[in-house]
Amino acid sequence: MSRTVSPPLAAFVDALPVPRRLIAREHSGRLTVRIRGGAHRFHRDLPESRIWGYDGTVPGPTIEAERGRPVTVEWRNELDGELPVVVTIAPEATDADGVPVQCVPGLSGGTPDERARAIAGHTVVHLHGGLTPASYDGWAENLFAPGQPAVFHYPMNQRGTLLWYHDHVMGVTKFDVYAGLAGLWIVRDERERELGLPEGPPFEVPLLVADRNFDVDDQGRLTGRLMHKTDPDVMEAFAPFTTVNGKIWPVLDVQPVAYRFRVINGSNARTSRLVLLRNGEPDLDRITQIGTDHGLLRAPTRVPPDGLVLASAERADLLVDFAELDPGSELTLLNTAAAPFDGSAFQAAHANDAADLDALLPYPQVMRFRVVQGSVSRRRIPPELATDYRPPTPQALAGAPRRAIALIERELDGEPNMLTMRELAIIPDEHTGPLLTITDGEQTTRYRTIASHFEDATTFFPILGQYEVWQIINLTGDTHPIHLHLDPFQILSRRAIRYEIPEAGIQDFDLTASVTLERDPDDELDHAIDDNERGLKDTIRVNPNEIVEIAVRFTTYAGRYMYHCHILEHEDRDMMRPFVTMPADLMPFMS
Ligand SMILES: [Cu+2]
Repeated sequence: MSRTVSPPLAAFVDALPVPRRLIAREHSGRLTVRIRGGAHRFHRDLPESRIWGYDGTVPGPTIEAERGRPVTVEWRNELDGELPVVVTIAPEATDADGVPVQCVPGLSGGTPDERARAIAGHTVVHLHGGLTPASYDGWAENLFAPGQPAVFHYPMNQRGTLLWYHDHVMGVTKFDVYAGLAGLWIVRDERERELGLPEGPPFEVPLLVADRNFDVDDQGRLTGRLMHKTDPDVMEAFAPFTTVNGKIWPVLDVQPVAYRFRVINGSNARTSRLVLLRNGEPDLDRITQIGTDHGLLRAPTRVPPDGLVLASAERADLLVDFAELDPGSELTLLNTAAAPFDGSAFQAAHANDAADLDALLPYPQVMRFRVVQGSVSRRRIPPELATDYRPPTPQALAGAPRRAIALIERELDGEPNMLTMRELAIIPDEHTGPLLTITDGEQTTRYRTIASHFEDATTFFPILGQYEVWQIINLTGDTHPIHLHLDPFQILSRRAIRYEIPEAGIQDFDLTASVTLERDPDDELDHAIDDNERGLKDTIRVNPNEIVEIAVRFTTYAGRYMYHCHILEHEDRDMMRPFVTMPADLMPFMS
């Protein structure tokens, strides 16, 4: 029996808020968004919280654009005053009762981080999933201070889908997004309209899921002050309270029809595995997934039997059919994913018992749907959705440049471990020195590290229009959602590996490891590709003991971009690297 704690807040008492819509065409494609401090109530029984938000709200307004119609946004930085988040590292991972400190509110003996409090509002905005020229992509070091102008142009020559915009400041994205700097951005296109999908309220509802924690006063009462708390064992903040569109455990009244939910995991670090329960039983057949990160799938799919897994920044376009349910029926959305997430299974049938302090999951509740009176209407889901993409053929990938990236966890003295990446290059047999080998049957390939830190020289120069195969090798114990800026990609394979890293094999720059393409006897993951991962993705989960291969083809824009883990505490702590896309005609002149 897992240990549990009782919640200090009532669940399902606040109505689900829907962020204000900011429809670009109603403003001739020219928008102004003020980035400013504000006050926000995360729950009926909580005092107001200070936040930083786009237009001063959490989440920011949902920007709606049309494919092919450019949008210009003046991001007006009006932040002033200190960061509205208390940042702390608790001295122990568990409290006096043995409860993990990340499962409870308050400082847990930690001291507020004064350097974090002094963060005074430099920002940069990234449109995640945007096919955006490099100058407007939100490079993590190109910051604008309060009062400095930032007018970004978004061409919107891309498929209809749900994107999101958020802060991307080097080193402190985890605090700025947690403070509230995130909003949704929907691109609409003709194909979606041909299919007659719900558009706008009331039957299309965005759901931005994100966990939050708060401080307490001397009496132990929640103050509403946002708190980013970590501990000596876990460097990611896994907060106990799940918000949807800025409310903790909200409820949505639904009519007996099909709804379209545009779901995104906007948590810093927490992966969600969403299970819908009715009368205590899984009711996943009610859900049809029609889209993923970059829009429509080729065909509708069921969600996986354990539930829909969304790591930070992953999106899902869902149709949920409430048509034959009686008024008063209640359906509850729960999260069964342990934190840190490592891909481990959890049966949907046990979702009611998912609360587990040791899994840093004190409250699995996400939200509730309550069916109300209304005229019943049924929706037929077309069997064919997207027709504009296919998996890349072997011919298209023949001769494609291959790149290899290792994900590693580096132990440091006196501070939490550092999650980082290593870019690798194949070396000839006579090379000596620290190297990583990958053995596939009889064949062994040898790699040396060519880049280890964000500021190391750029080594990836993809050519526009040309397919590349990127191989991401996970040598850590956690699942990492790897995100590429600019164009979407497709997953080619997910393969089990076993590996050994010798003592001192992970140095500041060099890496020594031997990887074999076969299953580790202790490995319980199935390393399957979910059907919903076969669409156009911009963020892909790489589980422990696994190599993921993706095919990516950058198009349209040349310049300096980034790829990184989307666990914000990892991205801020060096799990991020640049790449530079190049027009083919310039390549002969690159030395
Ligand atoms: Cu990571």
